[in-house]
Amino acid sequence: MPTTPVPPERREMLAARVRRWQPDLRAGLVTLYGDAADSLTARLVTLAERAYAERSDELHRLDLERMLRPDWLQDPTMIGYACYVDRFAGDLRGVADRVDHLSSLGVRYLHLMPFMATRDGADDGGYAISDYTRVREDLGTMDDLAALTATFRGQGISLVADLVLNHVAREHEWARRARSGEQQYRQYFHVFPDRTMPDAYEETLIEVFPDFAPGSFTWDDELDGWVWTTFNSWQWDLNWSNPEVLLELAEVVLELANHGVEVLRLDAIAFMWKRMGTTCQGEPEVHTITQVLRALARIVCPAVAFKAEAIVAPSQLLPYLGQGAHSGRVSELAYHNTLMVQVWSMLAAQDVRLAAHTLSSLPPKPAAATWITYLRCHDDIGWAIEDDLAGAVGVTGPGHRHFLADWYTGAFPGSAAEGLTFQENLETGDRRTSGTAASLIGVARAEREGGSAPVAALRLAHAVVLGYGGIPVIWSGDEIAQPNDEQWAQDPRHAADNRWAGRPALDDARLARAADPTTVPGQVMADLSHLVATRAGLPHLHASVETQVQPVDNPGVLVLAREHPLGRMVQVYNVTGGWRPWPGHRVRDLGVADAVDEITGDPIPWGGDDQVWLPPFA
Ligand code: OTU
Repeated sequence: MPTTPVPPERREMLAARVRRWQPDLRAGLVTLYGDAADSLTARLVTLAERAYAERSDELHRLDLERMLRPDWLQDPTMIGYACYVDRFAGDLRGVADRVDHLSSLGVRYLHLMPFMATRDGADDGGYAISDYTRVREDLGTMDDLAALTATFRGQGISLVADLVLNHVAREHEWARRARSGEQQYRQYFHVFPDRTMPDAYEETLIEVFPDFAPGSFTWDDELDGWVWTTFNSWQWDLNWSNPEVLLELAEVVLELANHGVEVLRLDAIAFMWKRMGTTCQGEPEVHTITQVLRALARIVCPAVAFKAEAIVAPSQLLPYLGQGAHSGRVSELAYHNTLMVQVWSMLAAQDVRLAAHTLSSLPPKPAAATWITYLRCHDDIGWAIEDDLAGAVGVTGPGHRHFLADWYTGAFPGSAAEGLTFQENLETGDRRTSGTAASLIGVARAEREGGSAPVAALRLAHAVVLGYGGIPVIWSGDEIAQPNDEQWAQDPRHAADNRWAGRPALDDARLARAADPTTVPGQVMADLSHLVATRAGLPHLHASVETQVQPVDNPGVLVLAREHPLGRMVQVYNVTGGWRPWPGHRVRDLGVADAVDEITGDPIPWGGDDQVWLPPFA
């Protein structure tokens, strides 16, 4: 393959970056592949040089800017949005036409769900990739992708794309060649001749989709073996203990980067490394692989950030952000799943004690790392309540999980929620929940059946997500309180997977109604835009600042504080539908007796009884 030479004026920069990052690269490869590390390092550096030479001038400029502003993701003006290309705007070109809508919400980070070529039929919303070098035909081309990222760059919007690295579709060329008997490609996967190894692994594995894809291995006739399939039977787990797999995915990273993608979401990263006797989630090698890929990206495209998609217990999450040994070497972003679950828990229980205890027991993240905060995403919500944390505030883990699963499907008396039960696990009693924010919170039911919609509760929930610190990511449609997609099961490819209820296409008629602030979509949109604007003016919300959970005086009131060089910011949330007091001594202790409510612009509402009185869902 003819390679573009690195122009003389860029050689010094490349050499400096190789000197800086090659040790990280090599160290990771030694850990993973031992003796092969030197030749692998050489191959990866060659790959890096080629991609560096091919990278456009504009992207080189972006790299420079990002190196000069390494905290770009942490700025309080960062607001994220996530959507499916087709459901949001038809195709990649259509996405560019929606830029006004995005800008009106202050969006600066747009996560497009996987848009690469996938298998025919069910494709898990794009997570069953058949070709990493092509965009899915109906969505556009690689050139469209480059054009879109260029348009967005001009508007200050960074494009976020999935890097699906745990598995490929059964129809991917590697899998196809493995099926046709090529040894080299068989070794790209975990294949076993009989049930001995699968049975041994399954002793400690946790099923992800126990309902529609039970077990973690699938028999394949053509392969004449059992292949590891953590997710669906047609999603084959890649064998990362084979360095050729790493080399292949390294190319994908650099290709996406050179098409202008600025953040890579490392899908299902926890599952990438298998070790007998474990759950095969979050093994240390997962972080080492990230270190290698990131070192490579640092050489070629330092503008690119990594986001770990690890929906794991709080105690296990920090390593993904580089706690300790991997600090500054792995992902700079990770989902704050715990915060998400606790927001829903606070609203259902009208009680903040479990949230306060759980959030304060989370060890601090590295200052340079950033949370993705969100009210919900395209997936179901798993009620990740830890037993010991629940026990400490007087509830039981199983009891509270049961309550939340009941509450958010509307089964609990008094709940207006309309979520759907996802993946009931009869063995563990575990039930997850699918649905849009508006359907989960009861706005959708109220809007349909009449009565006052709990838009204030939705605003409160968004306020926590925007105020906690990190990049708040809004799931498409939630900004106009879209209800569940009632037609979700009509598409036979989705019929078994009710997560699609929570993935409605953006409703243009509703969007038009959102211009009228007296409508429900209009109120929600106005509330959210106002919160976004307020946030942008508060340097205290820089994501390097740690959120400190304050003691709970009233079980309905959550108090958070942030210490910024410019001063202290205190956040007070009433998660209940009634008025709640916040004791005067706490207000004075925090030094905010004369503070102004940044959201309303008013002085904080002192009552005559030496307490600050908070309106419902304030
Ligand atoms: C991810 O989710 C995606 O978000 C899902 O949409 C995909 O179906 C899946 O990967 C397969 O590609 O288990 O229930 O700890 O929770 O990776 C969803 C992380 C999932 C897992 C997560 C996974």
